[in-house]
Amino acid sequence: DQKQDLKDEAQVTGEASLDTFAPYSASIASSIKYHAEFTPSFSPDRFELPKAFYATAQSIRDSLIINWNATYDYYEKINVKQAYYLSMEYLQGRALLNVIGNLELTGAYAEALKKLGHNLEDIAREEPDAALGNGGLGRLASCFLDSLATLNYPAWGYGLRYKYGLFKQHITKDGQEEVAENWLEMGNPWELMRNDVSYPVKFYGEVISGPEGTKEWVGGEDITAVAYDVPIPGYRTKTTINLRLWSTKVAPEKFDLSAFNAGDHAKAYLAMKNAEKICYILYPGDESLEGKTLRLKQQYTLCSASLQDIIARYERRSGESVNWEHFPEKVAVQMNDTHPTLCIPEMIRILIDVKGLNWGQAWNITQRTVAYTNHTVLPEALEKWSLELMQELLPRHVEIIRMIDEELIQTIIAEYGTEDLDLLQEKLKQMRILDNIDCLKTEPTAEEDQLEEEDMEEINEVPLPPIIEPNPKLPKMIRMANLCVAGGYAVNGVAEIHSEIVKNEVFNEFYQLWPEKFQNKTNGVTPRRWIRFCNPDLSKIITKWTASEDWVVNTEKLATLRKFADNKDLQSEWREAKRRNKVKVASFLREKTGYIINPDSMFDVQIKRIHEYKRQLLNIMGIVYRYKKMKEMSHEERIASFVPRVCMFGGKAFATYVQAKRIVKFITDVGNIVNHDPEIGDLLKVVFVPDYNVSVAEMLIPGSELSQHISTAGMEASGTSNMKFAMNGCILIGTLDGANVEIRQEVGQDNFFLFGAEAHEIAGLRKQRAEGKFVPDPRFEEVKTYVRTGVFGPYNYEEVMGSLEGNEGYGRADYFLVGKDFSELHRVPRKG
Ligand code: B1N
Repeated sequence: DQKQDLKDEAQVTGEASLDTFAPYSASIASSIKYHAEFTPSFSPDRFELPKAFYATAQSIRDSLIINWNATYDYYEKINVKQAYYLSMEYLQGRALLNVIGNLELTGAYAEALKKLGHNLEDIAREEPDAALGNGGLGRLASCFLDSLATLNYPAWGYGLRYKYGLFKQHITKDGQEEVAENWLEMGNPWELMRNDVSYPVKFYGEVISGPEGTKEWVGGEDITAVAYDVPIPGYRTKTTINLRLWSTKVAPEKFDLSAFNAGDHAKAYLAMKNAEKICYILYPGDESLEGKTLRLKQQYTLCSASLQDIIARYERRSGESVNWEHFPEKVAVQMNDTHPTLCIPEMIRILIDVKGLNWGQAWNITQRTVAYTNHTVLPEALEKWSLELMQELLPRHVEIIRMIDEELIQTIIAEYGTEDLDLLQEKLKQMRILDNIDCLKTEPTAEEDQLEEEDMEEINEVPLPPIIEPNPKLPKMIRMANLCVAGGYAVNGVAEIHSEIVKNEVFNEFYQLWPEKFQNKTNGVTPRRWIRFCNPDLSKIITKWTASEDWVVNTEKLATLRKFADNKDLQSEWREAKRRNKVKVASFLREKTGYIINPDSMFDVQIKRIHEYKRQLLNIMGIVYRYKKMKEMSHEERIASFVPRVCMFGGKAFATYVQAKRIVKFITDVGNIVNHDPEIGDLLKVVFVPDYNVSVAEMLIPGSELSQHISTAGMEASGTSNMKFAMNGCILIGTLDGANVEIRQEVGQDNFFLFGAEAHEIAGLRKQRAEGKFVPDPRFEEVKTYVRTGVFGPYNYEEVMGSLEGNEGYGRADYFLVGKDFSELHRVPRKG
């Protein structure tokens, strides 16, 4: 309590004296020194980086373990209902400042490290980002974990422990280059390897029917999934939840010792490598379809190991009497997009084949336990797996998926009848899980085999579904999203507009059948990482003017600031904090790119994965137009007409997404010309920030003034950086898309630069565009012509410019409507 009082006082006055922490810093310093000596990952002689970082992390890890154990024991004791978030991605970033901030030990650690001759910020920068995710979807998972812990929810995350995270991006003269990210090289101080928590995971093999209709999946390839636990502390609470990441290794009995002894080392190692390679690398795709065996193996490893673990915990906590009917009262499984869809058939498999339940029970329990979050409506990103591949890798799951498909068919027939065959055919075509696969049962299922003749007659009364002849030329596919909607009790979109599109377009047939399943859960971000810790200067101001730190857990309290909006003191404090953050950005950019930028220019930022629908191309085309206009003016005119501006871009392109990589190249080439143009000077700079990641975002966002969220309306499911910018006092320019719509309502129309076509207009506009009925803005044509003159260098920009035209040869006739929305961007504002 005494510590708390001191802290409160320090926070409110914004004048935390380091001495305040003296009693704690002494013991922290000795703990750090202890770990530097007794947790030996580095040579003993010097206490330098990176060793100092690892010793610091290990010292705070002790506190995490105490809280982790206490939280675990408590949940175990009260047998609470627990939520499990299953995600193929977690974009955690760095942990150190977040952990000591959540435990309210930042001042004490700064002091302790000072005593040891180090500076906390430098120590923190030593930590590699944990980049087990691609972008928004993975970062959302990490933000959820922080909030769940802070709000004391009994919840765990499950994921995979990839040895290589998202690639590092180098920018060379040819554009983006990908470099492997070996984040575990020096060891990971935040993980606790659980040698006692491991499960077998099987692939391939065959299904054998037992005498009583039982099924056994045998043979194939067996591997072992081992748990690594990452403690996730909440802010100002003892609650420390768990992120359990699976790593794969060869099953002990599968290591072929006889082959090894006989000198066949290669054979002995093969099984080992095969198992280990499952967790080697994060698939670097963002909203793109892969369809590779290794990815399916990853997905199944996550689902199988996590469900075995969840089910074992349920049994243990149930004690003597395990009642499976009550499972959904103790367990909720949330699937982060369709990537963990296999947990539906896997749960059914375990309940039937291992626990001995019947089909009806298993299907019912699963449907009451699992729920699905949809994150994208891009058709190319909706996962489908080839039946053939799935059949080979997971034969038992294919049987179960067929049963679910049959259940769904029966539900559809029961709902729509067989009178209107066209209607029924259409419904089945849209909704079935199996695509291009005959839906007539060829043989009775195991359960039906068991039924009395009387029951069979009843079943046969249900009319058989009409046959849609499969087309042998087309592949047989499993539609994972349809499986999720059928198998789960809830489906949610991630922003209001997106959830409407989910209901009214993408899954409309399902919405008509089960309206009660559909929900909206607008995304959010943790205010701890995204204001309190990444922007301490602004945090002090907010705490001072709202007279409390409550906003850190309850962001509604930020509204208190409204009544001081016109206060000159607040305004100047705010401006000064922004300026200090901009200076940090400028020095970072100088170090990373060599460009020297003026912190008094306006900082205009677009940071996100490079994707055509996010329209970095629209932004850069507008910048080129601005540049061209500047060049056409006299020096005096230029100075009078333009506010000095630095346009920053950051983001990674999927390695095989050729068009996205061309856009990166285009942006860097524009920067290369503009930034060296003596006529332009500070009036315009274009900087591509290399290797954008969580840590770069934590530095850039507090120093930004205008941020770009300009996706083609209807295509960005939510966006989450838009929220982070708004929280750090940055104005947004954007379309009515994703969470922009709700952010604009919150910040007010005057604080949001809105432009562009709306979602309901897009289909019509595309049609017009493709039919050549659309007359492009002459300014847009001017930019394309200008780029084609070669001002930005010898690179062939034809593929990029061509994609913006109704030219079949390139791209998709401006599918993303860059040419349309360009005309609404007034890129040449007058001063004042
Ligand atoms: O999920 C975020 C949203 O804020 C973004 O708008 C959305 O684009 C993003 C396949 C995805 N949707 N789909 C993916 C990621 C990896 C992958 O392999 C799809 N990411 C999003 C959080 O809701």
